[in-house]
Amino acid sequence: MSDAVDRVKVAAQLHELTLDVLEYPDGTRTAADAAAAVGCQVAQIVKSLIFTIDDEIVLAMTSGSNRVDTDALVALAGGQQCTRADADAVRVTTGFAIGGVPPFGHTTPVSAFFDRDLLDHEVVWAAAGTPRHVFGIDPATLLAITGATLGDFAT
Ligand code: 5CA
Repeated sequence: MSDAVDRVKVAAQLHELTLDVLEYPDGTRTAADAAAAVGCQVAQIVKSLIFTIDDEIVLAMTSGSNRVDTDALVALAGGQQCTRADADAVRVTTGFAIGGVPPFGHTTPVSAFFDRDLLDHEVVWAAAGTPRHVFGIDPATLLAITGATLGDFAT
């Protein structure tokens, strides 16, 4: 498939999870694109968003229909200042380009936060390393394997 997809699959295997990765040639770059491709609600798409809180890179897994409230995220993380990572920082810290950033399998381990609204669905869909590949997963399993902190930081 691609080196990026392989890295995500290998990371999943470490948690004894075999990912069923689907490819959509028309692209799954944004949450709206991914929902249209899969044929699911936008709320079922997991946006894997990278922020810098103080000097630490964090991952905020966010429902596709929600926006991150950075004040709430920074409070949950116990930090002071929160900024969105730029495209270069995302690539360097995760090993993936924007539009394909998966929720795990990153080059650098990061603290992770998980939008509680994702638990409303039986299946959610996340990027599998490229802007054309996604995988479906039970949100509780995704929460468990990422070791993320569950919170209400997005509405
Ligand atoms: N493949 C889809 C669905 S799984 C996906 O990766 N969606 S995403 O939301 O996780 O990634 C795209 C996000 O990257 C957008 O929400 C957008 O806010 C953010 N983004 C796009 N361009 C930039 C940029 N130049 N710098 C920082 N963030 C960006």
